[in-house]
Amino acid sequence: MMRKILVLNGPNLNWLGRRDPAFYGSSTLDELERQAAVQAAELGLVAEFFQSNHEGALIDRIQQAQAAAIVINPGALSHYSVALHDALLDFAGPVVEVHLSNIHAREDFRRRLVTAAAADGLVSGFGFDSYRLGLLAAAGLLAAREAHEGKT
Ligand code: CA2
Repeated sequence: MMRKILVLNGPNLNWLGRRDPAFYGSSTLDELERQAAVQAAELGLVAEFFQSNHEGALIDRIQQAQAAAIVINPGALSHYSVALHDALLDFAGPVVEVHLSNIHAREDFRRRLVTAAAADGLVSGFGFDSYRLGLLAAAGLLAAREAHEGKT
C-alpha cells in the first residue's frame, strides 16, 4: 500500500507566482503541487495538498490527517504560532518544515522559528527544491521508522 504524505502550505502561499518573484520565484502554487506530486510518487508516496490562510483550518487538517508524514510551509505562522506548533507536536509521523526563501538572510523577525521546534527538521532557501528536499527527508524518516518497527 502506498503511504500518504500531506503537504501543507500556510498564509499567502496561494499568491505564489503572482508577486515577489525575487523571493518566491515566478511559478504558482498549482505548479509547485503538481511537481511535488510527481516527486512524492518517485519516492513511493502519494501526496495530498492543502493550503489555507487560516491557522485553525491548518490545525484541523493536521488533526484529521490520515497521512504517514507531513511536509509543511507554515508561511508567516512559522514565526509565532504556538497553536500550530502544538498540533504538529501531536502528529504521530515525521514532520519536515520547508521554506522557499532563506529565512536567515532576511528580516530579523523571520529568524525566530516557533513551529520548527515541533518538526524533525527544516529546509530553507532552495525555492521549490525545498519541497523536493523536504519530501526526500520525510521519506527517509519513514523508511527509518519502518525498519525500526520491523525489528521490534
Ligand atoms: O520562505 C518561505 O517559504 C516563507 O514561509 C514564506 C512566507 C514568509 O512569511 C516566511 O517568513 C517565509 C510568506 C509567504 C508569502 O508568499 C507569497 C508568495 C508570493 C507573493 C506574495 C506572497
